[in-house]
Amino acid sequence: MRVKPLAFALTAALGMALTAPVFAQETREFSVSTVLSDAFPWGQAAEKWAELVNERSEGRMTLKVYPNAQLVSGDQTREFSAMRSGLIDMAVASTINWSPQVPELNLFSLPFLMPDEAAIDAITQGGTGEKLFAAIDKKGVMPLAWGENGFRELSNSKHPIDGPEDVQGLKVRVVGSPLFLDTFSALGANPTQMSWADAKPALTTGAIDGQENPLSVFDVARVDQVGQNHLTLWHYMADPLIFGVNKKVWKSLSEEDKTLLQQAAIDAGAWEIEKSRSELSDTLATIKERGVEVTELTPEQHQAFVDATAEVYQKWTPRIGAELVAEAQAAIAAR
Ligand code: X2X
Repeated sequence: MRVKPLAFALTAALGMALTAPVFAQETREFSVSTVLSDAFPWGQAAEKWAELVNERSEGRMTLKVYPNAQLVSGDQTREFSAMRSGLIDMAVASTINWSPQVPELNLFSLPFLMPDEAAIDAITQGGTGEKLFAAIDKKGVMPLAWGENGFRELSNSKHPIDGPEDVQGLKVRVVGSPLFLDTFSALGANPTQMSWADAKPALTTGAIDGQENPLSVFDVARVDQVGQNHLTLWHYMADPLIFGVNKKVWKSLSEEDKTLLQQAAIDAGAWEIEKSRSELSDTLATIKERGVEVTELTPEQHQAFVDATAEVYQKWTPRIGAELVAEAQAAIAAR
């Protein structure tokens, strides 16, 4: 965070004499960490937040976005710790990347928990969402609002995938939480954990066969250009984004600025969720036009994946919290 004086001087702009005393006002600049840049909905959410805060505070608060997890040298799973310790002031972060430090966030990564967008909303917009925010708060970061990275789909360079048997032996790059190692191991794949910064080079050299990410990421990052010609729409999980603030920074703000910052985060998050959902069908069409073979699953094929990954619930439900999982399932059932 940088604090710099901003002098407002009503001086002789039009050749007039000084008509009012010069007074100083404090402006503050805060760093905002993201993994993806504003070429992606994720980075756009952060830029929207910055824009709204700047506008509404009339320049008193400036948010400077640092994409590509550069504030943690690309190691996205260290973002939460860096925020807690004050190396980062704010972030728009994926639940996946914070889940090593906040185990409750693994809820969203339970395979096939959320069948559709309404199911994501049933969690984030209800009591379960509040409990998740309380867990983040307890671990040392102030959560303000939700955004969305999106449903993560599976791509690979080898062959079409429409059942667990097709995943056997595939080297798949997975993200932050060890839960993903369990999901892909349950499917018989050979998962390896790496940061997004390392994933594209590994796909290019063929060190790995596959990856999973939302359609927007597959499209904008041109994952098709590194040999990922097969894409299965299995919607096995979605990662929401969380707008968060370092606690010390939060406590240093006036009540008015806290409200301003949080309302801007809520508005930027709602804007981004709507935008990224509305772009999905065009994005899919673009991906198909590029020659990627897209596989959609029949209900039976989908069920085979659900059955094959059921064991992940046994292992992870106690770590996430049995009550929390049950509450999320009830909220989804009632959506
Ligand atoms: O690393 C990924 O796959 C990404 C960009 O989606 C996240 O940060 C969760």
